[in-house]
Amino acid sequence: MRRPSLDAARLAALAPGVVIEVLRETTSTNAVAAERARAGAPEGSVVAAEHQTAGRGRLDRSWATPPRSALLFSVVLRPTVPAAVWPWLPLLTGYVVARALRGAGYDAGTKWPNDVLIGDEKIAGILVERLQTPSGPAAVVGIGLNVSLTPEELPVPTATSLLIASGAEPDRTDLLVLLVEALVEAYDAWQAGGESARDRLAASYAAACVTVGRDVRVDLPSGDPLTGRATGVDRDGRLVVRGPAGETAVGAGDVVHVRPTDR
Ligand code: BT5
Repeated sequence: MRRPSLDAARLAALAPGVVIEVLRETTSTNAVAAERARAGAPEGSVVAAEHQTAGRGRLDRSWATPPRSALLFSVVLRPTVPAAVWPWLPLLTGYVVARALRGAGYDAGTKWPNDVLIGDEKIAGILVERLQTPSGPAAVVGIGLNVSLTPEELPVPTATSLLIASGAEPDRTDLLVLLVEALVEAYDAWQAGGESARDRLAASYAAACVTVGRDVRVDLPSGDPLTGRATGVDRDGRLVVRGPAGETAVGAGDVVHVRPTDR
């Protein structure tokens, strides 16, 4: 497989205010972007890597892809919205990535809270980390998208890649431009639009989230499982699950979409 490198020249002319640094190899783009943010990097600074040696998932899990087979990048944001709505950032990001992929012809959807799936398989993962910096609080939004991994290269059987889903290897530079521009545009509109923009995102997210309407098992941070039917997503971004004890709004946890045969 050819797996060309990202084209730094084409990435130099992105949206106004967006500056991308492309690293051949690093530990984790989220870790590097956090360092840049602490050193004063402005909103819109992006760190991308061709390979990560210590890619991070949530809860200390890892994220693994072969060199140049994926998009791995992290965006520094300095949100001015109230702290209480920051938890929408990962949901906004998953929604935007799925929408951009759908626009590019892939049958992508968001699994609550922020996994992006094609069919029932994970095509992209998102890790948003909040940090304090000398110039105020910041968020690092990290995205990993599997582009040209072959079935043998998938780190877990629940993963997929754009190559596997479509039979073709898209240009990673085009895709990175598409995703960064889509994210910046949606984030700016969400930030500037106040409460009405937040309500619109909540409605659009719930309508597009493939978890809603499914039977689910949620592994709660406490370790307890909650099973039931996902019926919606509330204004705080929580998944509403109707279980044996009524409706519960879940703010964090890992969701398994249960197929009738899994029960
Ligand atoms: C995530 O965590 O899905 C967030 C992943 C974020 C990765 C990006 S890459 C750029 C930036 N820099 C970083 O260091 N991280 C971000 P979570 O929901 O916890 O899922 C992690 C789990 O996904 C792992 O435990 C594996 O089961 C699975 N996994 C690992 N690599 C994968 C891959 N390439 N594709 C699909 N699933 C994967």
